Amino acid sequence: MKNHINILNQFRSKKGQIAILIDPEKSNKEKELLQLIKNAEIAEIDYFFIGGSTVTKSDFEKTISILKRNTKIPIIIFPGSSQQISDEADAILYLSLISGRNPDYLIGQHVESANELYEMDIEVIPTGYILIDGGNKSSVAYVSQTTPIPRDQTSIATKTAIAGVLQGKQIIYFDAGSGAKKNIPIEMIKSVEKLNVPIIVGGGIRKFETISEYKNSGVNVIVIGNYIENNIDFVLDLKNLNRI
Ligand code: 1GP
Repeated sequence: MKNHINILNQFRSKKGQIAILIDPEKSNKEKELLQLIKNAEIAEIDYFFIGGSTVTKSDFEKTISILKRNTKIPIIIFPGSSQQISDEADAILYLSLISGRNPDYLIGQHVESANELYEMDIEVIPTGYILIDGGNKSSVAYVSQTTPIPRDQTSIATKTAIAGVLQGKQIIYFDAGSGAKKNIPIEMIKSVEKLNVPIIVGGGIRKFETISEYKNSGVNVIVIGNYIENNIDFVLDLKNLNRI
C-alpha cells in the first residue's frame, strides 16, 4: 500500500500551482528527462503531468518509470487513452471529455481500462475535461473527433462545467490544446470559480504574465507542456515567479 498524499486535497489547497506536462511521445530520453527533473526540483514545481493524445504504451511506461525512480514530485497521469494507466503514478485525472459528444471519450475508454484501474493502488480523480478553441486545430480535438467550445461562448463553457460538477466531477480542466495559439479566456475561469471545485488550465501557456493572471483569477493548477520541450530553462525561471 502506498502512502497516499491525497492529490485532490493538494489541488484544493492553493491557487497558482504549476504542473509540467510531459508527453512521452516527444520526451522519453532519460538524459533529457533527468535534466528536466533537476530543473523542476530547483524551481519547486508542484506536479508532473504525464500523457498525450498519441502515445504508445511502451513510451508511456518507460517515461513514467524514469520519473518514478528519480523524483519525489507527485506524478499525475493525464491520459490520452485507456492504455495510459500505471500504478507508478500518484494519481490519475479520470477524464471525461464533457465538451465533446464522442461516447468513446465520455465512457468507452473508461470501460476498457476499468478492471485494471480498479485493482491499482492509485488515486482516481473524476475530472470534467473541457476543450476550448485555442485558435488552431489541436491534436486532442482531432484524435477525439470532438469540436471544442468556441472561445467567446463563456455561457456554454460554464453550463458544461456545472453539468460536470452535478455529475460528480471533482475538478474542472479547461484545455485549449497543446500548442494553442490562444490561451483559455480569463472570463471563463472567473465564471466557473463560483463552483468551488479546483480548476486546472492548460494550452499554449508561455508567459509569466499569463500564469499570474490565472493565479489571480482562481486557477489552482496551471499546466505547461509544449513550451518547455524547447525551452527547458523556462522551468528554472518559474522559480522566480511570485507564488505567494
Ligand atoms: C495540453 O494542457 C496541456 O493538453 C498543455 O498545453 O503543451 O501547449 O503547454 P501546452
